[in-house]
Amino acid sequence: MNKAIDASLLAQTTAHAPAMDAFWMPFSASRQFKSAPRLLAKAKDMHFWTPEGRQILDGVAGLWCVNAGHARPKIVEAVQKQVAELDYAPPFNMAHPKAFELAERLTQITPAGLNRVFFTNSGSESVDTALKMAVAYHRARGQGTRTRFIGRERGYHGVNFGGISVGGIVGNRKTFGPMLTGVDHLRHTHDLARNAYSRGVPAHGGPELAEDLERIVALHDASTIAAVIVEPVAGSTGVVLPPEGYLQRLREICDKHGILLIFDEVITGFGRLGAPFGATRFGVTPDLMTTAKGISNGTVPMGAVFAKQVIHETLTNVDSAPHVIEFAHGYTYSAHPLACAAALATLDTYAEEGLLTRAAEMESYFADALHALKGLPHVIDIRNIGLVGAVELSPLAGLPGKRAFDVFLQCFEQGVLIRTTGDTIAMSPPLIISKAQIDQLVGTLAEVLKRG
Ligand code: PXG
Ligand code: PLP
Repeated sequence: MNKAIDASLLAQTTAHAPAMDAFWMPFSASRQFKSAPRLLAKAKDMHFWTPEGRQILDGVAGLWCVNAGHARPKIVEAVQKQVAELDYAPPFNMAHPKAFELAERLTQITPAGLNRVFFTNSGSESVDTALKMAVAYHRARGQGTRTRFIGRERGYHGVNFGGISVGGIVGNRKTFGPMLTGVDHLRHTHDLARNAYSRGVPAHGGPELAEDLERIVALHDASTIAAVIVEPVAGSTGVVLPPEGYLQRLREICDKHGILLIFDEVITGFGRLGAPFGATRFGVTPDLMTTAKGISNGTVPMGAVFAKQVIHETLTNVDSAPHVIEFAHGYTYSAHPLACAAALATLDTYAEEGLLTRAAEMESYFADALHALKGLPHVIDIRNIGLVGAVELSPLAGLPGKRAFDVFLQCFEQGVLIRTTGDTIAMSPPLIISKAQIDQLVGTLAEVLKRG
């Protein structure tokens, strides 16, 4: 970005900017941000507005979460009503009706068998919850030696200690000490040499990459392994898809060795891939499924872990006195009334507008637009599935991530919000996006990329 743009942005935003010292920004280049703040003040449907009234097309559904678009009337109304009626209810040994109603409703759209629901407040909490469930389940059925977890290189499973232990993004791990012990990682599935510019799921390497699990099982012995956790489509690392047959083979190997399979569907859940869940789209059912984000359309923080009935029953039908807590885990805000109200209204909105399958209808139009970027300066790969798209750029020598970050800044200047991780640009618009808005999103990106 050139200096002239920098100065004009600063002049526009400082008039509206509050004092910025105290807020420690999450996952941000905060010195850069505070030197030229990008503030958002209002949102509706496909758009944000800055404090000075500039309209921004939301190409990332906030942060992969506002799947139905912003400020949808049913959801707004439900949250407003709920806060006035029952602002909070303790979730330990107490409950409120909407928690049960929501759990029932959710199990109507999950893959068959995943019919028990544990509520959390974020994807990170869902992940750590699922890991604890896996170990506790094996212990309860007399297999207490199964304590290891297998994650995957480049995986993102949130930021808590369990999640970064099984996660595979080096920058998120290296500064935080030894983390959980007893964790190993599968190879990642990104293969530019063989799979660059695949439309949808790549053709090469699926079964053989999944066989990497057999190598790890042979090293540690199955009797020590509790669970394997993967994202069906990895989002945060820059959109990495499972090659054909990969997830099916992982499922088979887990079954063969009595290892639980956890799908982390924090991004892929709630319609992002054109089906309610990644598991639905790929026809592979995990034993535990972690979700967040789209469950409440990003309005009120919420997450949920879906478990097979046998896991729930093993952990709750125990031989203890009736007053004893069976599973010692939960959050102050598990099944928070505002989150439950928001999620119920979100499910209504998804159902009324067919949003859980709309990404499938838009997939080929979005793919055409994205793949037309092939050949623009520095583009080395384009990936897509459902309403997820990624454009990978070759890194600037010695400055990884800089090229994509500059594209992000210029797109924002042009009224379009995208997301970058490393040198990959990711797009995941609200599922209500129109064809004209896809043209604007990808067209703006094309203009910026053409500048080189
Ligand atoms: N698992 C997966 C697969 C995720 O994508 C989390 C867990 C953690 O969720 P919470 O709610 O604790 O943030 C995520 C979150 C990005 C980006 O830039 C992705 C996420 C969060 C923030 C940014 O791609 N995914
Ligand atoms: N730390 C302290 C001192 C607490 O009392 C609690 C909850 O009671 C927590 C952490 C956990 O908070 P939460 O349940 O919101 O995750």
